[in-house]
Amino acid sequence: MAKKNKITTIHERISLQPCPIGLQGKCCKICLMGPCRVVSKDIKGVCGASQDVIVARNILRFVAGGTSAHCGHAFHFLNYLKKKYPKDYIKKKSPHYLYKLWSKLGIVPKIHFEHFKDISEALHLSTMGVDADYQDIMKWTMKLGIIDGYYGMYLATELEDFVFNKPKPKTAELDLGVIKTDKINIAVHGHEPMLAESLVAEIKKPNNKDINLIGVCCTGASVLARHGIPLAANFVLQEDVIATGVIEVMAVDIQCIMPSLADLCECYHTKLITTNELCKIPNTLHFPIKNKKSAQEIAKKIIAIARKNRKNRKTKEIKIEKKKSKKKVVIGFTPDSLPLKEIAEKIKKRKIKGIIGVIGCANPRVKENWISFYKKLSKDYIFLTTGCMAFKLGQEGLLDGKKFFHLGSCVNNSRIAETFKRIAELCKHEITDMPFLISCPMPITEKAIAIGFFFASLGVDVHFGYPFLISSDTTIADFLENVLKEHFRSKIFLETLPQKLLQKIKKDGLATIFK
Ligand code: NFS
Repeated sequence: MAKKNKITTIHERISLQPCPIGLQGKCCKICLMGPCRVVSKDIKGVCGASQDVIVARNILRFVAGGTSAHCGHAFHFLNYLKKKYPKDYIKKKSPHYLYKLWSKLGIVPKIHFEHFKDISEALHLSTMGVDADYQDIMKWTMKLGIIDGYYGMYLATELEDFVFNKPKPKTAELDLGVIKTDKINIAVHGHEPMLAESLVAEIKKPNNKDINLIGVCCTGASVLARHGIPLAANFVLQEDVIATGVIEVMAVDIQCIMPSLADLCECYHTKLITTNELCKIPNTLHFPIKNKKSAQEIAKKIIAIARKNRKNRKTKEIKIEKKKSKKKVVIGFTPDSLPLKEIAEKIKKRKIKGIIGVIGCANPRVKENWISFYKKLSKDYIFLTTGCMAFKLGQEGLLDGKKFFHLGSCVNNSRIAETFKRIAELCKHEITDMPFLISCPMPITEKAIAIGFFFASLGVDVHFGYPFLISSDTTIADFLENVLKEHFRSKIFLETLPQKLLQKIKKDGLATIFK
């Protein structure tokens, strides 16, 4: 139906080619004398900025975007709960040796609310004609990584666990096949699960047995982990959810919501409802939630709209065969429910070779089979996973709660960081000495890159499988791979070929004292 109406989905739009210069971070769009393409180290921008400065500034601005999203998430939650910022948060949450190091380097925000100022200052220093020292710009990128980790992911996860309880391990279902033709389907999509939680509470009531609540993206991953609500799709499949023709309402909150959803909904009967005041989409209903009471009221309203809209459904069955697939998954792990002592013992006794965190988006530009790469390593390694990559592992039936552990949405990457911290403590080592790796094979968003910088600040090596504004011929790529370790004892590296990384890991292990 979408095709008939000349509405495209991501599966068609992906044929648009990305700009190879921009992809490598070599395009500067910061002032109007450009955009300047600094394709070699000999070329400077019109203002005189070198390639190193331009690439560094582009990465810093990207990470600032991601950090603002995660910090906004925590900030919205505090407002929702009418709570104040906790004091000395980073000091309380981080390992003391790292806090000492970061303080020495001057990259830990200390004053109340200073982290928002730091995001703003990162944008300031990367405007035209301010910071021309690429090493200093990269130091700021590490600072934003720390802010992203603590004032974003740690705080958001902690607040969610406080209000909605910590997830517990359980089984659930995942993939497009969880959409039911004989029920009223309501999809929740986005990242801040306040409204989604109110919907979960509503559908548990006996008069709402006709509702099938399903999740999309990280709001979906959050209610999957906490309540076992089936997860229909990750980022790439969000349009496919609508295109089944059997979704009565899709309620979206914030982040990773394709603007194309509104056009697509027009081809079907689906009502698209935006629920966060920062996210408005033309031709949709807008019901912003403010607190628990308004979330409860809006949840009831959404159910009423969905029920009324059921009669407008034109499709009797989900047409596309693959949409009927679904997989059983084990989900809902936290550092409290993972067998940490057992894992630490196995690492000490070399019974397993380490832990790999598989995180981030699932970029449709990446064609390599990273899932089979992880499968091949699963004899020797344990995997902790979140977000869209966790969905992909689930689609392949790998989320078994034995080798592959699902830890929730993207802000819940703090659970991976906390697991690393506790296992290192049990082994009486610093995080950086442990055989840990973060692998983000298919990044899309600014958030994914910010998360990478957070883990690097903890001393964990970080792998990206798609160029995030770097290419191997730049000083910045060399800095991230070779210079970063001087202070942080970690590296951020690019490897687009699973086979090459597999050989390297098989040969060297995860380069640590456990080698
Ligand atoms: Ni995180 Fe990627 Fe978006 Fe969630 Fe998916 S695209 S960085 S996993 S939904 S944030």
